[in-house]
Amino acid sequence: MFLNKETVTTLPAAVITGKGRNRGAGSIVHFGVGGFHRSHQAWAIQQLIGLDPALNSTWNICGVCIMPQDKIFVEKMKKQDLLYSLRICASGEKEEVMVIDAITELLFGPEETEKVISRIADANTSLVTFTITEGGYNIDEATGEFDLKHVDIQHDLQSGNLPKTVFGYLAAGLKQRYVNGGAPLTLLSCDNIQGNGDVLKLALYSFVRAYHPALIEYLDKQVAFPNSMVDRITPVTQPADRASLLEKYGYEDECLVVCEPFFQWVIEKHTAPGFPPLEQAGVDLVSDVRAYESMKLRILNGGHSLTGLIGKAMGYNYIHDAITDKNISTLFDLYNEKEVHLSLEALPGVDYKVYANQVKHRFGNAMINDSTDRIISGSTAKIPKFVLPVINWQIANGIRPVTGALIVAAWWFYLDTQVINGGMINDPAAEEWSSLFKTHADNTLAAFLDRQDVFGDLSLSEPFRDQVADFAVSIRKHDMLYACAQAIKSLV
Ligand code: CS2
Repeated sequence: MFLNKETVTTLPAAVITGKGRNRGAGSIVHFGVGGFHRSHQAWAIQQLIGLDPALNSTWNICGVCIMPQDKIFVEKMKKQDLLYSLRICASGEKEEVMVIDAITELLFGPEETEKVISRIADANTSLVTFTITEGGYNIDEATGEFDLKHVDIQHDLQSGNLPKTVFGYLAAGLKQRYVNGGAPLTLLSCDNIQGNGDVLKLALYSFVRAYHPALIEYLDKQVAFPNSMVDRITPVTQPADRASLLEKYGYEDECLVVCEPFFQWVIEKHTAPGFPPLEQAGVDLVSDVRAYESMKLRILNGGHSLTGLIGKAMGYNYIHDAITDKNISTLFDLYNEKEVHLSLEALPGVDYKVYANQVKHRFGNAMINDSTDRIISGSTAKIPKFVLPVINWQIANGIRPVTGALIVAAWWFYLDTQVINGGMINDPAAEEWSSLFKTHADNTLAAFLDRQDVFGDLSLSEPFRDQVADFAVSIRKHDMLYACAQAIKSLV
């Protein structure tokens, strides 16, 4: 039995379903309907609607997928009448399964371009949200600027072309919205980037200045770009997860999402009128979100990169196994206590040590079966946001970076090994890395660290380069375990 609007009424009582909701269009448009959006924002909206279905169904979500490869997913969701299950797994055997019905419309951009544009333009839409990945904002790390020369951006700037990028869709929608009367709007980024709202604003303003400068005045006056911190570990769903759903609950779901019970969403109060009352669903609305962002990006996401990259080099395929390795676990603690915490501003009411311990405990959750491969994927966009800020802070304060340099060396080792063995690099920048490493086969490390568009000013920092080189030599001459022990020794 497949999940759809008929079968959902016959599911076993253990599956939580949202009964009797209004499935009409809502006021939220969301770009990027991957697993994370479905376990995090859609779950929060589901909670909100559940509190008062008659009133809150106005917050239903219109999902938008713009990548050609999303077509299969859109078709699967449509076959299920846009319903999907979320399996929330706590450590141990406890789990909760619920059917989420907060997404009431799903558009495939390449085939429904006009619909996407009119949804953004519609005055009933008061919030547009984004999970477009860390690299999706098209910012050059060397200059901190939006890359207007990118071929897809150039394509989207030509009038008459159907958009390919989120900025093309957004600008076209905003242009029409402005013509329709210019209703206020909140644009909310839900990606793991420090100052994600500011980054979205910078990117959109750069695009709009080249596309239709008259829109800037509307953006200035009516559009808000709050920063936000998002958190819920959501691994890639495996065939075994779907098989276990069928076995335990008797139905099939091609769009199942698995996640941990932990949920956090902190949003800056700077929003336009018509923002959902998310505080009722456990979301924190604060005046300044920066310190929450740094905490989460540096401790959790940076800790993930540590565990994933170092773990993979030691032969671990899963995060929960890697984090129980004595050396990785010790280094995780030392990295936090001796390096990361010093780089963070104090956050009233938050003890970073307690937070880091909780993160470590979450990493140990075997029920979600998160892979080191998922963490390693897309490191080109992740490392500059998760790990380099700590190193930059250390270099600026005359402190020698240890663990961060080892994480960077582990990343180089991953790329180098994949190129040598002809393996696949799991990264949108895979091609660039593989041709760079092949051209500079005599010294791949120097070529790697020379990439200022990735490492920014660190690319020119001798202490940083020396430290990474030291670890790289240890890894190649001995192994990752040796390099890890070396890092631990210099931190205790
Ligand atoms: C992970 C994140 O992709 C990564 O490297 O660190 O996806 C992480 O699981 C989420 O940000 C958790 O909120």
